[in-house]
Amino acid sequence: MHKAKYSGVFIFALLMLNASFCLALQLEVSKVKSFPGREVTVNITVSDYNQENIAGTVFTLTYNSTFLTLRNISSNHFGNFLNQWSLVDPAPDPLPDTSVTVGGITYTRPLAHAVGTSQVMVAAARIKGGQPAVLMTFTFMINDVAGISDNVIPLSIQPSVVSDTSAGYKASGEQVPILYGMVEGETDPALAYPAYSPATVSGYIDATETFQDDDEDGMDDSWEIRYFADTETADALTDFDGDHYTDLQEFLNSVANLTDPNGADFVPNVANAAGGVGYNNPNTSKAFWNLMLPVLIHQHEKKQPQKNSP
Ligand SMILES: [Ca+2]
Ligand SMILES: [Ca+2]
Ligand SMILES: [Ca+2]
Ligand SMILES: [Ca+2]
Repeated sequence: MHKAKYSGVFIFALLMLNASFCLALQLEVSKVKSFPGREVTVNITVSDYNQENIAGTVFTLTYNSTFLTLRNISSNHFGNFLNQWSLVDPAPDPLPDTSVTVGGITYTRPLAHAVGTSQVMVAAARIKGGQPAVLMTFTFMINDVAGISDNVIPLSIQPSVVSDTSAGYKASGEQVPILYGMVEGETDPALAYPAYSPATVSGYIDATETFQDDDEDGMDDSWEIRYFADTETADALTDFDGDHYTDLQEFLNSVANLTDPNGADFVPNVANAAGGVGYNNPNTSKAFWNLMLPVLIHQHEKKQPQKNSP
């Protein structure tokens, strides 16, 4: 057992908002440690509104690229957005301005388009029904926490300025609302897709607490609790998912932002591919012999009488 050496901070919450009139948009940050190399997720949620009638969204997300790197954008609300994202570029970089064909339909608009290094413009349209309040989830990697003023990493989403004349906008640029609705059966496009939220929504990641390892197994306790609901399940030598990376190794790899040979993130409750950093080859490991030795001895003992019988 060894004491963890990490210092860091805890992202405990984050919040909202200057929501506009008839509905509230919020930014919510998941509770995770924010020491460098950890991920944090930020949800855009909507309340006070019938989510089934949300048809589309266009906004620009702004963040500090010194502290944060945008790794992924996902949504259970905007299904075609997700599909297009994964087809074009599953990597952490924002989507290029390109086209992609999904289900026989070619989409030519940028869906997530980097604007400088610390902004990404996102546009998405709904194809699913019965939607959750979480419209979209952003995953950020914490790059660094040094020099963060007041432990706050600001985030905001604001209306985008669109200048795509082929889509009907002025070449000089028009600010468009963040959220659009959909009125079933309405044939006038202006009425069928009412704008709901033109307001900027701001929030922040609050980084205030240090790495904590009360059971002294080298793993951050909140990381253990996140996966096992307690700190007893995992210790420095356990391998919960049996993938031949110890739980401690998975934690260390996770903190170092390493992935396995298949590119998957290390998590202690889902098996990772063999061969990554700290992989404990079962063919040569003590665990292997602990497993195999009784079998070999048993086979040997079975053979002895046969060999010695007349
Ligand atoms: Ca611990
Ligand atoms: Ca533990
Ligand atoms: Ca493991
Ligand atoms: Ca694993």
